[in-house]
Amino acid sequence: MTALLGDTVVGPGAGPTTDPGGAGLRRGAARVLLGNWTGTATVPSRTLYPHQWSWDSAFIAIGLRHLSVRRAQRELETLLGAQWGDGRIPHIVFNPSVPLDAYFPSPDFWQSSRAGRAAGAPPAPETSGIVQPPVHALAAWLVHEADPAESARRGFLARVYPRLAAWHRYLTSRRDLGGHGLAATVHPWEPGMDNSPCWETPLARIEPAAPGSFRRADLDHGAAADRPTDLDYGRYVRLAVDYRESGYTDRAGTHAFAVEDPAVNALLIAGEHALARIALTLGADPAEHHERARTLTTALVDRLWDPASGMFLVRDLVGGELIPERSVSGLIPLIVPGLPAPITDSLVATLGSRHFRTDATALVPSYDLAGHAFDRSRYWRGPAWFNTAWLIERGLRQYGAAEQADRLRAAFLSAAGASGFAEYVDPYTGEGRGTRDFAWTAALALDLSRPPHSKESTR
Ligand code: 9WN
Repeated sequence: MTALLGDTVVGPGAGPTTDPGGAGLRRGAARVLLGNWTGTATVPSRTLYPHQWSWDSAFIAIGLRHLSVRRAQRELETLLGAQWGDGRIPHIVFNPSVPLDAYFPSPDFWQSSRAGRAAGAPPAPETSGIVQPPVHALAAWLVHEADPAESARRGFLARVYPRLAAWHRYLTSRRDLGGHGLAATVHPWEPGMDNSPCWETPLARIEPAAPGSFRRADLDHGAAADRPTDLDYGRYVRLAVDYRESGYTDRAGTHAFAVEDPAVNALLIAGEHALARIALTLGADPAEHHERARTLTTALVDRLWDPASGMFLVRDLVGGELIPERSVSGLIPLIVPGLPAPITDSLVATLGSRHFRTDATALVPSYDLAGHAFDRSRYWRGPAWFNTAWLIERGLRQYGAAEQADRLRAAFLSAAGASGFAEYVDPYTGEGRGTRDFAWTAALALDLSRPPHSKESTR
């Protein structure tokens, strides 16, 4: 593999072997990451998701840095190369050599280079017009930390910093649709948790696109019982068409679907902390990032904290209310540094409560185990995902809940390996669901397979 990658590589099987999962897990994870690499980026899945996805790439880079720092840098820089003039990082960057019918919605649906021209979409590559959670600044910092000398030699941070700062400015300015400082998301695909029950009320207002007006490609590879329903797909399509027809314009009051999501905003705050470190490393003034992290944290707590649920909730900007659904998104703010102790204590208690704790696997379900819409296999309505577990593990460690973090880490590593790096698993049994050889599962397994204390100090 060293010869294949031709740069700084930790070969699979190298490193500590006393971990649960150990060398075999790392070898398997490396195999997935090599197999899903296209030459410039990594596809989440060779079958179901054959293009580059935004938050997937950030998680992938976090794992890839242990195999090849240069490849991890490339992963992020390929994505940033598709950034729009208004600062948005599109949620999909399309590979022109993949047939149009391999994934829906395809580039001819989004028409970014035409419909997004006024918003600064590049003439190429074609992209989607919506965004995904901002994990990128954190990923860039972690990639830098994996080999600071190599990063400095290649000018990695200096190249990515202006783009990452522009991305955050897009989210905190154009996407502040609620007017209280938080970034809004305008499509259920944007928070990356497409089919969450949190979207039920806001989606109910949307007239679905006619069933015959599009053809889903996901059902060619995924089980229909696991995936969103046709009715919800019709609504996703309607929202995306309306956004496209507006020229992908962001204006308060014009979006039929607009919500403030806790995970999106928590990741934005963690990203501002990462940008502050990046600025400092480059000899720039980190003050604006510290200030933005502070005001965003205040807004997150003021707008989305719900003491009665012991967690953060989604706010519907059309109806104005907090949506009374417990989703894993509301636990992810544990990654935000400096939250008041009563809040972090409540979050840890909620994680251990009947709403989120499954003794059999110790994984974190995507939705309330006791909730009315819980479904152990349907997309984001119950199954446990590995990226959310990675974030929560990080948050638990940050707040000194080492025992819970260790338990989650062990559960993560054993389910990732046993499931063949599944996209998600049944939270009660750990049985793999969705596609296999899923890139972020492999990447984050590689990252977590390293002992917690040998890792970077940016928690
Ligand atoms: C739509 C690629 C993406 C993830 C999302 C996940 C799923 C797409 C889909 O796959 O979304 O973007 O077709 O369902 O929900 O989090 O980024 O892995």
